Amino acid sequence: MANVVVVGAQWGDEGKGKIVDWLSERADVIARFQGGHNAGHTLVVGDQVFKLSLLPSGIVRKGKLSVIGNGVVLDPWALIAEIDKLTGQGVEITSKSLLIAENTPLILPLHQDLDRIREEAAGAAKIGTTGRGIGPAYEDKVGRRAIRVADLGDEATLDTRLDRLLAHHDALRAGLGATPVDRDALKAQLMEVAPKVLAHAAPVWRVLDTMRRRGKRILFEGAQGALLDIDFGTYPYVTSSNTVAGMAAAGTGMGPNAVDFVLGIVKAYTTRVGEGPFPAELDDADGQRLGERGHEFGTVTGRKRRCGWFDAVLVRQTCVTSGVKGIALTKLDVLDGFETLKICVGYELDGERIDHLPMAAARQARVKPIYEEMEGWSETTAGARSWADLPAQAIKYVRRIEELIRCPVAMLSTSPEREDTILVT
Ligand code: 2SA
Ligand code: MG
Repeated sequence: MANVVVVGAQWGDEGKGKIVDWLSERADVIARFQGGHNAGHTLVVGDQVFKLSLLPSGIVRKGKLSVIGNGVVLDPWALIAEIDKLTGQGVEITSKSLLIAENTPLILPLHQDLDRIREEAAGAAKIGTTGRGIGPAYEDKVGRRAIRVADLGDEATLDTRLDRLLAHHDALRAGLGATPVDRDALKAQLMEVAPKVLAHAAPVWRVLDTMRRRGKRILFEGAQGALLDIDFGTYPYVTSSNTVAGMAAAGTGMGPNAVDFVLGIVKAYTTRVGEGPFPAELDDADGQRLGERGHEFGTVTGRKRRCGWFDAVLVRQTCVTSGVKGIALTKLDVLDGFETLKICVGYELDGERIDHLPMAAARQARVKPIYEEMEGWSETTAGARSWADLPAQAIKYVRRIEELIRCPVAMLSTSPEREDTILVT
């Protein structure tokens, strides 16, 4: 397989980190194309655990090129902190091994301020963001007033950009009762980090094109999940980027034909962190058990994730919006020992059965899951490395999921360990 896009097909936290790490061994370039340091990828390599938020997962592997594409929003301080942390864990990161697109917009402290102020002001209507300033940074990108990586290389440009940006933010902050931004301090901070960021700056679209011509394999690493997509997610309870696979092209500077395969990462049940609709959510002992057995806490913020049964309606939908050709099913072992399992196979909306999640928020809030029950299995599937290791009921469950989502299982992950992976060929 040449160039693969990996995306989360639910609300994030499907276990992308492990799969991306597994695939990165077979790739030459690993590129992030959206989101920022709101992502949380946990990699287990041998006895070492790496927690990444901003850097592509390939960073922990020697000889791989890691790329941050223009579709990402980059917090320079978070970047430096993550580089330092990984360096401390023995990972070597150089200006050759990590490239950052020159046209990547920056996340600044003022974006974090705004994220926090807005969430606090919203009260019960809050989005439940990670507080990393992601939304406000994307607003400035689209509003054509962002400071981008390349701007750090020229003081006069930086001055112009700062004027434009702060005219907007100071007016906004005044309305929200916040003090104006200290322009001099911000500029000084930016000048200070500039050399460290610029050391990695590159024309990513050209580099990737060259790599592609040389037959190098590119792995596009998605963050969050397709249901958090700014267009196709449960708006407004979404993140501020396009998380669907199509973004891989625009978020790195490659055309759509650069993508050969889209792998959707799907957890064997459903979780969500943050606010918003979640039709198959459980607030009973089963939900509690999924959360405990699955260690469902946010990597970045440590927040407890909401848990529910597998929702085939949603995954069938995201497989379409991301053009998923095969899925990697993760965390099947969390279901070990349940006497009965449920799968959401449709919704009831105002007395009618529907087979998709409607776009209108009011309708989304009213859908009731329709469940199909399946017998569980008592054996453990954790660590299984072949189909033969799986109990018959577990295989049935997987096959039923494939049928319902109309997409084949390409990989099955049975523990956080990279070797505990079943390839379906
Ligand atoms: P934001 O901060 O503006 O992107 O938040 C908007 C919504 O997007 C959700 N979101 C996430 N959901 C799951 N995982 C994410 N990454 C971390 C992780 C989360 C963490 O992998 O564990 O540590 O809490 C992620 N990033 C954003 C968020 O919950 C809002 O619903
Ligand atoms: Mg995560």
